[in-house]
Amino acid sequence: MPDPLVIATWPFGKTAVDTALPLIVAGKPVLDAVMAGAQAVENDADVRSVGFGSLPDRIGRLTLDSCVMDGKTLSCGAVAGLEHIRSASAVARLVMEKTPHILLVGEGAKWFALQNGMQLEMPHTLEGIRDWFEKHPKNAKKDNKRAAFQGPDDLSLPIAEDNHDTVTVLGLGSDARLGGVCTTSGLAYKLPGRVGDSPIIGAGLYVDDEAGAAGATGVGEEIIRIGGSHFVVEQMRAGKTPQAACEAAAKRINTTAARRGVHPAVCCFLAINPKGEVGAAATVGSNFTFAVGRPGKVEMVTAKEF
Ligand code: SD4
Repeated sequence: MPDPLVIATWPFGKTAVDTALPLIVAGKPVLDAVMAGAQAVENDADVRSVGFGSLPDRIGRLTLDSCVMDGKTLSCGAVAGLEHIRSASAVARLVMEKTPHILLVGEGAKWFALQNGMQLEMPHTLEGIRDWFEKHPKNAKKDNKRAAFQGPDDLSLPIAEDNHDTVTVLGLGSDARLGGVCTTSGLAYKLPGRVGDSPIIGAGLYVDDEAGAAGATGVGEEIIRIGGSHFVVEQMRAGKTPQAACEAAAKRINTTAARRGVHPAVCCFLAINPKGEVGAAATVGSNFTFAVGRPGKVEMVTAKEF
């Protein structure tokens, strides 16, 4: 029987691990535990890239992406471009449990959430609105170094230290079951309608009790391009440790960037296997930290870069 284990992305991953780990230790189903961990981050308005209080897109809309996956049955659910609902992960789980589908988007996802008793909410905070207003090209002062986007016709990816990050939570129960959830508002000031890797099963998340669980964070376009999380899980299925599997994914990001003649984007992978081994790797400059929780100990770890 493996020891319970939870890992989660970025410094705020500690909130997720602190919430999820005691639940797994208490014998709750692993998917319930990782969901609770992710929702603790979604509810934290100080986290500007997940759930309530996230940074909006270029036209001021705050849209959320999420997916969940159960490693035993490979059941999964996802939402993308969800507006006015606080917990995208809760809706993703409902999609998994109540529909024959995997991904609902936009107005349909919102309608489905309302049909299932969720509340409409205004998810913006005053800080988020102020930042959006200040960064809008029409309002940014010439010397405003914080201006992050050039307007709707600027197609560049507006990634910077303060405008992205996803919480991906992976858990292992002592019954050897794996579960995972990924939830985000995506890249701040993204083009309206842009969807990253986070709600895409196989890109932002993949979980299979027979091989392992993997998640990703960073520039979603590059993670989708290599089918990131599925790639990592398949490497583990073929015998690699979670560490070696994540390193292979980071290196694959580099080789695809080289083929396209571009500098590798910030891309980070993390994984666990049914034995309770942990791995993580990122591209150079990602500065990727994540939380690892085992009974009696939660620590922050910095991933190796490639
Ligand atoms: C996205 N992967 O929407 C997400 C953003 C993220 O660290 O995780 N940033 O592309």
